[in-house]
Amino acid sequence: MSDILTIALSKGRILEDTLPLLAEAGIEPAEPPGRSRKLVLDTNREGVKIVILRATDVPTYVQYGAADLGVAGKDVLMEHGGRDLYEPLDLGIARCRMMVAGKPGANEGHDALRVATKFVNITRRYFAEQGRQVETVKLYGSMELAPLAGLADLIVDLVDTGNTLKANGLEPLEHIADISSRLIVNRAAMKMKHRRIKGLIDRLAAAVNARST
Ligand code: PRT
Ligand code: MG
Repeated sequence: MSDILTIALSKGRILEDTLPLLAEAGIEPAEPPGRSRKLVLDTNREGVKIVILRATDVPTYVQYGAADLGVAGKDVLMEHGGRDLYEPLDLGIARCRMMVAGKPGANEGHDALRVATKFVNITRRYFAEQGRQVETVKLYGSMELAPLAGLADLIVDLVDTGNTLKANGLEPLEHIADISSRLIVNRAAMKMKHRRIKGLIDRLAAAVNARST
């Protein structure tokens, strides 16, 4: 196992919210992510690197040890399954809710409902646990369109302000889970690089606590 500590971050809003926390924990990228097309960034710390990935790839990199640590949304972790990952810290950023949504009353029918989502595993699990029969349709984006276009009765999606649903004549109908971003750690790395990783977890935890108090 290499001496380098590799941290996997996802592009987009999680990256924007994570960089300030990492900075408070003493780690800053040598150049701002996105300035160049570089996907591996050096940091101010000797032997600490940051890789920038697609959000859904972060758990996979950490699971296989290609990255030692990562930051991923709980939605992505629930969908991935989170096998072989430690999840030692809730960073409290990029908060939202996983919801069932649709036109008012759309979840009340007794017939097998069709549900469009990019979270098919979460959706199947949620309805199966309740003994409700649904058909899931996998989409890769713009879930809100599905009920309008007649593709599905319901969607399962992330909701923050609720404005996106509202703008499309939909409403949140059922709450599945509260979502925020989590620090995840590879199990073998946790043993082999324990001192450095424990130090980083402690500094991040202190930065998170300083915000919530
Ligand atoms: O671009 P890509 O397909 O890779 O993914 P993405 O666009 O979903 O990534 P990005 O950068 O948006 O970050 C996604 C992660 O941020 C998720 O995995 C969540 O953990 C977290 N997060 C927090 C959110 C939201 N809040 C959120 N509101 N991800 C997405 N949304 C979307 C939601 O899907 C819906 O389209 O925002 C819309 C709803 O927002 P409101 O405020 O109108 O309710
Ligand atoms: Mg995006």
